[in-house]
Amino acid sequence: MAPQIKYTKLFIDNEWVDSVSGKTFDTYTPHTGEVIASVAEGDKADVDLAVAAARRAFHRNSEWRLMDASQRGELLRKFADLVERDIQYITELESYNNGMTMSMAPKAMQGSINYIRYFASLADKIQGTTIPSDGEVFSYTLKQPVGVCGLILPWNGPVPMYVNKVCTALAAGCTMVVKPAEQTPLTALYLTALLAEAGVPKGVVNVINGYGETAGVALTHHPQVAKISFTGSLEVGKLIQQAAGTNNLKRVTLELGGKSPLVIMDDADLSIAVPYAAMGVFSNQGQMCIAASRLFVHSKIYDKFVEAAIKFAKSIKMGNPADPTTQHGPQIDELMMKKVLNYIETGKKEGAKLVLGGKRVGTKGFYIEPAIFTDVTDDMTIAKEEIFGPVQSILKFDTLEEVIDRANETNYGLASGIFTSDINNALQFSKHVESGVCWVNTYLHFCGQNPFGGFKESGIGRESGSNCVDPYLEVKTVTIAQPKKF
Ligand code: TXE
Repeated sequence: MAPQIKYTKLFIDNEWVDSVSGKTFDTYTPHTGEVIASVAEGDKADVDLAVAAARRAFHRNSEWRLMDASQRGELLRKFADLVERDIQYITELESYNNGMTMSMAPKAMQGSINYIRYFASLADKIQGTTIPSDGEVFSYTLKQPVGVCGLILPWNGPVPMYVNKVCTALAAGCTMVVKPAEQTPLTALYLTALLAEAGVPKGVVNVINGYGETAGVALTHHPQVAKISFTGSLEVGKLIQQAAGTNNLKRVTLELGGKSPLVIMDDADLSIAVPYAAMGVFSNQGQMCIAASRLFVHSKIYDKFVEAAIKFAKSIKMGNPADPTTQHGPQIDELMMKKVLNYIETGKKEGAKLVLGGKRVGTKGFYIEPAIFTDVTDDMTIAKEEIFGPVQSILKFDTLEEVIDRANETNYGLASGIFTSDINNALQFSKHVESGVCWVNTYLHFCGQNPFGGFKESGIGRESGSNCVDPYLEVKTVTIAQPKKF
């Protein structure tokens, strides 16, 4: 049975409200493409109201600013408990609106709870330093929340993305306006209701559903928004950086796309390398910024690997994401499905060999069979551009030195991986590969303690990890005259 949809409005000052214009937009389930709810559509007028509420909540005398840091941590722990209480419902809602399979979503939701608890633990560990300054003075630093943050979310992992940004900003003591992706507003709204239930003071977390070109732009150009944290496309990331430069020099954290290389050495244990490589690119239907979308396989084991990869991919069960045995669900929407199918056509035209799948399945919903291309070369479009779909492109290499250079031949630098039984290969590769994350003999391993983010055009800044609150803080140096040092 489809999960009941409880929240569809905007959330400003802890109230559920319609948009100023009264407009709504439809949200769909990618399983069938059918409308499942109409959601209030915010734009500039609503963003202005939400920013004003967040500004009030950030006033020096507000409940939020006067709250002890340990209480902020306590609030986040309460939030984690509420998410845990409702985990079954949230998992089903995420799967319904986003198409994430019910074999994957429970792990993603449990992972999100772990992240919330990790961020909660950081709230009262934000500390400045005392400084041995020159002269007759005493100096120390204060780390203070940057102000109102605009948090712009993508659709490929609505709950994990919300948790990452909102809970880090809360741990830091900021107030915020969240803009969920237009494709997937529902879990963000539900999580916000849980934050209110946990006791977040009014105005601290506001949510404006809406489109990027309207609500998103209003947020990124707002003179009273001090920081933007964005996950999404490279193109929009660049626009956000420009917007920050042309108005109030907002602090910007960007988590953008990738074209991540995964290297399989000839000494790799194929019994683990094959499934990890497959799940590294097919999980969530390939809609992952860290997708292992360039798979480099050593020439000595290339044919054997390809055979095993095809066998593995054939075993992946496609179907309704609500069925817990389904491993492969639909793409998010028709636009993305067509984009992926176009890339598959381009791959064929440019001479790559499609050895498995790659066709649309059915006429309802947005399903694409997992696809495998062999004989892929570095110059092909499918080896250069982010596909964001279930397409495994297998390239051949001969030496570690060669593959490191080829792996780095991209403007992206988010994730990478290597499977090998030789520690020296792992050390060499992990040292020289240009990526923010490097996995050795594993892939897609995530936890709150580990920093995450990209080199080069994959982004700016890091999320999670013990320093993740820093981008939400300003450092203030206080210097006090102390005529008589002691
Ligand atoms: O992203 P957009 P889309 C990549 C992936 C995908 C491509 C396009 O390659 O194929 O991006 O996806 C908001 N000002 N990733 O079109 O447009 C928008 O409303 C402010 C990688 O969905 O970047 C949504 O909330 N905001 C990725 C969010 O930005 C704007 C996740 C993302 O949408 C805006 C998703 C604007 N001008 C896509 N325009 C990852 N890094 O994981 C749009 N938005």
